[in-house]
Amino acid sequence: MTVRAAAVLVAAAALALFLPGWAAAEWNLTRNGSVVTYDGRSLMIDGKRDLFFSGAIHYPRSPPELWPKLIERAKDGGLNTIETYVFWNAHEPEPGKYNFEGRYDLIKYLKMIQDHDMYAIVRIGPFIQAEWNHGGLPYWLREIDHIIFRANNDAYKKEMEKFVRFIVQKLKDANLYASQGGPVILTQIENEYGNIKKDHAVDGDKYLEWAAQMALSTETGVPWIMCKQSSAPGEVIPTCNGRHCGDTWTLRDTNKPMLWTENWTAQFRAYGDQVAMRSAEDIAYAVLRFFAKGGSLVNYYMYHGGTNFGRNGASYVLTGYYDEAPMDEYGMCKEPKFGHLRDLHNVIKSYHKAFLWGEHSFEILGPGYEAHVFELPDEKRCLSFLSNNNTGEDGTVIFRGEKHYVPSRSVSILADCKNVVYNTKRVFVQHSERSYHTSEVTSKNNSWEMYSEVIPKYGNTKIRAKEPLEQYNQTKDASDYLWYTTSFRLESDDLPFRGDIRPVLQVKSTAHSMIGFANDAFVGNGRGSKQVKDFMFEKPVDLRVGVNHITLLSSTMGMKVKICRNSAAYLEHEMTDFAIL
Ligand SMILES: *[C@@H]1O[C@H](CO)[C@@H](O)[C@H](O)[C@H]1NC(C)=O
Ligand SMILES: *[C@@H]1O[C@H](CO)[C@@H](O)[C@H](O)[C@H]1NC(C)=O
Ligand SMILES: *[C@@H]1O[C@H](CO)[C@@H](O)[C@H](O)[C@H]1NC(C)=O
Ligand SMILES: *[C@@H]1O[C@H](CO)[C@@H](O)[C@H](O)[C@H]1NC(C)=O
Ligand SMILES: *[C@@H]1O[C@H](CO)[C@@H](O)[C@H](O)[C@H]1NC(C)=O
Ligand SMILES: CC(=O)N[C@H]1CO[C@H](CO)[C@@H](O)[C@@H]1O
Repeated sequence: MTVRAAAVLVAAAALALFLPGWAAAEWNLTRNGSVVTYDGRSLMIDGKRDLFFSGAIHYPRSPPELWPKLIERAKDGGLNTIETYVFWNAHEPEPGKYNFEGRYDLIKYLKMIQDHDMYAIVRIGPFIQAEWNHGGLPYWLREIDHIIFRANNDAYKKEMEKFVRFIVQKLKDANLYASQGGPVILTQIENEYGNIKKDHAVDGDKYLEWAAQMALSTETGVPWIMCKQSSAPGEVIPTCNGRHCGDTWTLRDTNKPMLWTENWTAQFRAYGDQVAMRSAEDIAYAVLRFFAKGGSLVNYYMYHGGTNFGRNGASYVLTGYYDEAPMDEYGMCKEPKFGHLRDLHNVIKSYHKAFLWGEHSFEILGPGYEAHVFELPDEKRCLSFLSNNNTGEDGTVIFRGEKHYVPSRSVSILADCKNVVYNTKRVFVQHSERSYHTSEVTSKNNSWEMYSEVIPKYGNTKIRAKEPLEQYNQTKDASDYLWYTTSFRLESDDLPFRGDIRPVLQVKSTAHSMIGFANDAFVGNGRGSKQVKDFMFEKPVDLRVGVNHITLLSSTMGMKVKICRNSAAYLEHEMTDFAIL
């Protein structure tokens, strides 16, 4: 039953925040090794259900000196789990040559998570997307004959299996799996495969089945997940990625728990994008709708985005990654997002007994109004979630004989099914603001060096072809830059241009940007954008009787991770090339 438009005053009084004593994130793994399993309610550590508040923090996107602080802060934010992808092209830049140094020291990072008594989720992929150069796939994969990425293709499966087994072994050697006393409780195989399964119509299912069996055969002692799917083969747990998993996702297999691996805290940005906003209230609302329906793990993507250093980012992606996350690019807390979510975690944790072991029931209280109840009658424990899914319409509901005011698009948590202890719209945390100051270290005492490169001419070139060659074939993704140059002779009769009419240099490019020169003079620059990738460069040039030189400096900014609208299928056919018209 619903009474509309109740007075706001009532609400304020009813919503005094009540936070019972709560211990920081708990480590329920034993150092001697724990069994990680699951039932339809949650993941289980040594047979006991548990709650998982997880934050994505990618190790290569911050300097290692910052890692301890980030992990500590995440723990202060009420998280008990850190999630990360594994970055194949960073770790294996050349076949069989591995790099786990500095920012790429995955083992050091996981040990640090362990030292902070937190769990870890490792998303191996090894295709990861992640707005990372080439979605994490090494360039050299493209040079393997007949390879089709992420398909039921022997060449791809062979390389994928080799890398997955290599990483699993590395984690085992360092005793990092929970089964060995380490922090890793889940690992992920593949990534959002649902997006492309249809593109590989016949073989998508076969590939997925193979990937699942291959993963399971590594015998890590902890479950595997596949994300953005509503079902997964065998023992593999499917998980949701999205903004509103409580509303948009249905788990088909009820023997598996509801896990949410990517709840976007904002959105990554490409050059030219507006600041991505997602309010603390909206994130909290989405998390509680998911938990109200029985979710028991949420991973904030990203909890801290960090920086796309060097050539790490995918095409057009900004260097600052998810600066709007609960911790900003520099690792500082973004309020009220950080604090509002921390309060939410603390409240649910305080009532985890009723929440994880209570009987779950559901009641519709009016149009758009719902109650989800978790009750342990023997222990007199009860926890309920009252939710108002109506946009722009606050209201009052009667629940178990009491009136409760629920603001529009919000969820209230009721302790003992009576007292409101949290509402997603009531933020008790102050806003923080970031300001910039010039620091002495970076502004004083700088020494600058300037380099100037000779604009090359045809006579200096080593690689020659009738048509411009594909850029990635040439640079092998080791550089963002490639010069293209051509020379030709004009007789005075060839020059039909007189007076104001000048010849036009026209270049069609599928790379990201270019600078044009004619006879050593700058002609102009052109670029594509994240939305419109190809571009046509057209600028008038001055040509002369005799030999003319046209030179183009083409640049890329990260290899693409998708080509079809929302799909990474056939990425191996992706090209950056030129036609000079
Ligand atoms: C871990 O193993 C050691 C040696 O086997 C044993 O002494 C200790 O009690 C075990 N600890 C736990 C928590 O099981
Ligand atoms: C985890 O361990 C702590 C303390 O060791 C205990 O209080 C808590 O109930 C445990 N949590 C679960 C879900 O078993
Ligand atoms: C190099 O580029 C051409 C297209 O320009 C393409 O057909 C070929 O497959 C590429 N080779 C590799 C190894 O990617
Ligand atoms: C909640 O509201 C959203 C947005 O209006 C809608 O898409 C969704 O279907 C609603 N969910 C339910 C269970 O009514
Ligand atoms: C300026 O540079 C010199 C020489 O590299 C160094 O010794 C000094 O500490 C620097 N001063 C500041 C303020 O960074
Ligand atoms: C699956 C999904 O909900 N994706 C959304 C993620 O957020 C971006 C930015 O708001 C949306 O454009 C996507 O549709």
